[in-house]
Amino acid sequence: QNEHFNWDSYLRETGSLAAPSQCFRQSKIPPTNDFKVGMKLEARDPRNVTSVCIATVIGITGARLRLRLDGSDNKNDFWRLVDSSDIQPIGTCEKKGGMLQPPLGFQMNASSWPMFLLRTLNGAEMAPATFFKKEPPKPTPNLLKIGMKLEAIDKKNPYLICPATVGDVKGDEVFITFDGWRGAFDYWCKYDSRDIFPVGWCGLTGDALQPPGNNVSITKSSAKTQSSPSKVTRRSMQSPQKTAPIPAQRGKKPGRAKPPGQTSV
Ligand code: MLY
Repeated sequence: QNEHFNWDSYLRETGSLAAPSQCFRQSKIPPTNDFKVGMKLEARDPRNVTSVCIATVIGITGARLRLRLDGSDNKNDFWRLVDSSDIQPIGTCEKKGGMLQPPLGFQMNASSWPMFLLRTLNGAEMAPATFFKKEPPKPTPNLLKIGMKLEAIDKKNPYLICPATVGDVKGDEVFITFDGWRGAFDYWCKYDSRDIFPVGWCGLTGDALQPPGNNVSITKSSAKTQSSPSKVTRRSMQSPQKTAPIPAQRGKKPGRAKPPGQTSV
């Protein structure tokens, strides 16, 4: 997969520590992804979390599914782990006495929803119940510490998983900062968020780990003390034969390509 980024040498060069896997609400052995493109399932509508909708698997990436709600447009795809509690087999909602809802922004007249639902499910390939894995339990307490490295979803570009650092901790909240990026993508989340993973997660699942941005700070003791970091360009992170100058401009880097239908951030 990623020949240009290697966690072991990166941790060594940055003098930092990987957050131990017990810090995360992720299974130690990532769940297997048996889903196939085209399969249908039930998913909580990310834009209207009280609704359970029909979704189609549009893509497979590591232990995650790229999902699109049936009756929605192609601009609101979302990604879920196969052990996410936001997804379930078709029939689960009805079994629990609930009703499947049209997605927010249903493209047709609301009155046509019942017929649309019948048609979308007729002859559909439904993902078998065995493909859905149980969500791992929350670890307690919050063991994440400032300076620890991890892999985190870029919430502005949620198909991307990137090298990140714990920038701050306040109780159960952790501040996720993206290595080599200037802060525009940083966010606070709960330590048990499903959007953060231990170092090595992408390597195990086969998901694509993004390389860090251009301004990686090297702090020999960043995981222990808060000494002033020195800025080092990405060039120093690479082996000598790969030291071609990296253009400073963003947005056109190889490996940062977006799937179709996504807006650039
Ligand atoms: N639209 C931006 C995406 C940047 C992603 C930053 N993440 C990896 C923290 C670009 O193309 O540069």
